[in-house]
Amino acid sequence: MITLYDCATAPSPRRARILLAEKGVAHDTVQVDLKSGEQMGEAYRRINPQCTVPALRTEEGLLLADNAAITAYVEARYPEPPLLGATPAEKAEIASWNWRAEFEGLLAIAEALRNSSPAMANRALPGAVDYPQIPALAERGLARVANFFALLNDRLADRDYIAAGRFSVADITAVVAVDFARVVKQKPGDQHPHLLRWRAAMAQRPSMAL
Ligand SMILES: N[C@@H](CCC(=O)N[C@@H](CS)C(=O)NCC(=O)O)C(=O)O
Repeated sequence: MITLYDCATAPSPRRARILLAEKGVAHDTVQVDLKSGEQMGEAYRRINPQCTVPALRTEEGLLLADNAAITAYVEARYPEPPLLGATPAEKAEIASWNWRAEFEGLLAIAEALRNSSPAMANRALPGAVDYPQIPALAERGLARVANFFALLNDRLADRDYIAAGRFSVADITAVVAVDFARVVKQKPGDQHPHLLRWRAAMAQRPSMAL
């Protein structure tokens, strides 16, 4: 049986949860308590030395230590439905937008949250190494989140999906980012009608409740 190392409240493992649900892959889930720092403890470090979730143990016993590995493996092992694109052009477009949703969305929110939250003092980046907060980065992160919402709204003005005219990992990453922005008190509003329409359509997919 596949095992997903998860944390119900964190955005990165949510990407893996949605991916597995969209592929219909049965799996066990182990919750890792990020609030109490379980990811930094010896037991979890032995599972994933990067001290982050998600991680996924395959049926063959291989440990996949991040979303990049999990997505590549799951798509190759369970090709249907294709979530990384079917043609070379689709694959390129989806990869580009998945990266933008990660870099301009998720990482902007992380920058804003992790450089301001007292609970994350000295934990400005995830992973095994501690880094101090830089308050100016929190401010920059908020500006980037606003730009990300505007980017998605423009992109979705004449589209139902973020990339390649089909549902893909780019939609998954973008939904997770848009929803997670609430932790820095950002939400799409009336100025983002296309983004709101797309988010409402995404809510029809059972995976998005995860
Ligand atoms: N590149 C990783 C990033 C994972 C990541 O940042 N996970 C966060 C939760 S969203 C984490 O494990 N944080 C632990 C910590 O902050 O110590 C991926 O997407 O798989």
